[in-house]
Amino acid sequence: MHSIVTLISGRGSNFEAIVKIAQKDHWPVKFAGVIANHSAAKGLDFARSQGIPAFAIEHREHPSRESFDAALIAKIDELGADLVVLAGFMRILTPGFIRHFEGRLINIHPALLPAFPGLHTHERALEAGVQEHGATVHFVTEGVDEGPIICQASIPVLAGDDVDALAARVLAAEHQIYPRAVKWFIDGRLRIEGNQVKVQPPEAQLIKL
Ligand code: NHR
Ligand code: GAR
Repeated sequence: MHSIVTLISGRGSNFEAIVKIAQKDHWPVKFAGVIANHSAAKGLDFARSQGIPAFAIEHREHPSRESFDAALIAKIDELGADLVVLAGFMRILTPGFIRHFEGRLINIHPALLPAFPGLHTHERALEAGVQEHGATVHFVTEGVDEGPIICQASIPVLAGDDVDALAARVLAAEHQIYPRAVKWFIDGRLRIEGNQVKVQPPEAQLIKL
């Protein structure tokens, strides 16, 4: 039985998508806990409604990133995680945190990496005039949004798209690929080879929506 701890900062809709599919398809997983970096994060309410232990560790109450991350590590280890899922988690993690969870820490980023790492991806995609946008699930490494790519979903940018319209379609795409990537991980189907991720047996790592 795999044990998953999820880190969120807000709404937690990606976490919700993963939990719902896991329940429907009877995945052999335990959602050991959800941790947010502030107590107002909406996703904590969903977790509690499902009986999933939910915690806030306020980053503002910590004097440094190292001290915040040490508190996170202690809580995650106490919960007992073999996979840590970042789902809309908005704090950059320190090298010590990344090393501690190396190979079992994944993130979903709202862009087709390596395009638009960092913040405000939808604004930047519209500004750049790209015709295609999307989301990426990747292993987390020290370089922000630079880790090995597990899978991506692409969507067309439509005439008349504004940030909200584009973000909503990307989010729907995220809800399709994040559960799929988590399932690959728990089924032991992912191999990291350099900066690439191989799925065994092979399956499409890009979906076009
Ligand atoms: N940490 C490391 N070391 N490596 C990654 O790849 C990480 C990471 C932490 C979070 C998610 C990422 C995203 O998908 C993620 C990947 C936050 C920021 C950021 O600049 C950047 C990328 C991501 C998440 N955060 C600001 C900070 O100072 C705070 C922004 C805010 O609170 O709104 O930490 O996009
Ligand atoms: C998602 O679009 C996710 O990709 C993005 O925030 C949203 C969270 O939604 N993540 C980042 O921007 C990380 N910096 P959710 O809380 O409803 O899952």
